[in-house]
Amino acid sequence: MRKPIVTVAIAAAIGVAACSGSNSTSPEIESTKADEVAPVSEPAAPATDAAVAGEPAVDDTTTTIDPAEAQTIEQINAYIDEAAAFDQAAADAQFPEGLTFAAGGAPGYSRYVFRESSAGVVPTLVEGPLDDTVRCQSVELPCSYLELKELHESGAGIPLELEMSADELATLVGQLDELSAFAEEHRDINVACANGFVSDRIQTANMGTHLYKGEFIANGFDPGEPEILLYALADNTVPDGAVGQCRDGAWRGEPMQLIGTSFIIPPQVIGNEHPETFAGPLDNWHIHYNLCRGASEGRDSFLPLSECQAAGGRFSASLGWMIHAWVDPQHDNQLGVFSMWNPTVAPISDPNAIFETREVRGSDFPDGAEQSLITDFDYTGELSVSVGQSLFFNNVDAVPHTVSAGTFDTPMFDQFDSGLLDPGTNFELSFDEAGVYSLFCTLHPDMQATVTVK
Ligand SMILES: [Cu+2]
Repeated sequence: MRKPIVTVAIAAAIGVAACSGSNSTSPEIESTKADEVAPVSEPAAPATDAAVAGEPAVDDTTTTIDPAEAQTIEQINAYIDEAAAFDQAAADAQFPEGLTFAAGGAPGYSRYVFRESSAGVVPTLVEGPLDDTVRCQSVELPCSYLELKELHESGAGIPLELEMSADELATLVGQLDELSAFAEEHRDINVACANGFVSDRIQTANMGTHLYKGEFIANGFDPGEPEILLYALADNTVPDGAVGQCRDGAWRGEPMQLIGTSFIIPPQVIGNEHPETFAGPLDNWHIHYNLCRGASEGRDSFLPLSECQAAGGRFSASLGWMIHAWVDPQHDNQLGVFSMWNPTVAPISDPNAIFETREVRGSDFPDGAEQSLITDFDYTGELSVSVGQSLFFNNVDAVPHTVSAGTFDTPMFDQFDSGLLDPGTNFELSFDEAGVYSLFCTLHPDMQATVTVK
């Protein structure tokens, strides 16, 4: 889903940075990863810079095309060609090949998540293709189970952001009702144990613990038979270690409360392309990779196979396609019925505060660095830094983007320019002067933002 375009209302402040120093065409902006920046050829000032004091005027009396403009067009075309040559992952379940990844992403908020492990940076999560799914997790939108149900029953207009027809909504609500009824039958965790569900013993923050029923896993998708039921400690605390387990058809452990459901379908059953299951575009399925499940410790980690086994964990190179479906009315999820995270589950949280706590960043980030995730065709985050403070742009979309100074109509590649940022790469910027700087993606003119430097 493409988020609304950030309105650019600057221009004046751009000139603030473009002065003084050794080179009149280079403003005082450092890109400390200059080797990643596509070279911008030497001649000419940026197109809008002619007014800067002391700037040598560009001689335009003998040519009909402004050389700066010609250079800009050439640069844009070079990026478009380069991006066209980029090989996306061959299937929705996979990652692009032949790239060196940097740590980054945010589970539940980005298509890819890359994490550091002792074996280097490895992919740990992929989420459904954004072209076909809508990440409906804004509190303002009616994306929770009860809100979707109410929307359907009221017959009111469906907000455009949901990209859903009335028929799809009706079918979806029917599926969720069936699922919710199944969950209701298992509100008592002892019923789940008696019916063959098995605990993974790991309760994750804002997600709960998964009880699996193995025999459902081979059956494919059925909203009346979720492979997983989600529970959490009844007292709304976060457990310190492993939670209990089912033994002899009954729960042995602290009292638990039902919180939701989840599905897992192996690619062998459903294929490598994003599952077509729930009606409408809201179901954004994901796959975990390189996960080390530490059942005895009650937590997951990201260790290579040998270290995971040495630590007594169970290594999963790839779990199947998974999705949460928050259909327990007592834990209706303002981040959406299919969100990764549920703020009503311990630690009970402000729905809007969860994103920040999930952002992954490299251990080599300078202290105090800010990060903007490039996700869902948007530069997300506050985009506000102090003079000298690093701001990392972290591309975790499926396609390349750029972080280029100026706007699509008035690029200023000389000021700063990331070059083509492939999925899983970072670009670091810092600014020597306060002001408001505009930036855009050369490949996607809708992608615009401003950085405020204090
Ligand atoms: Cu882009």
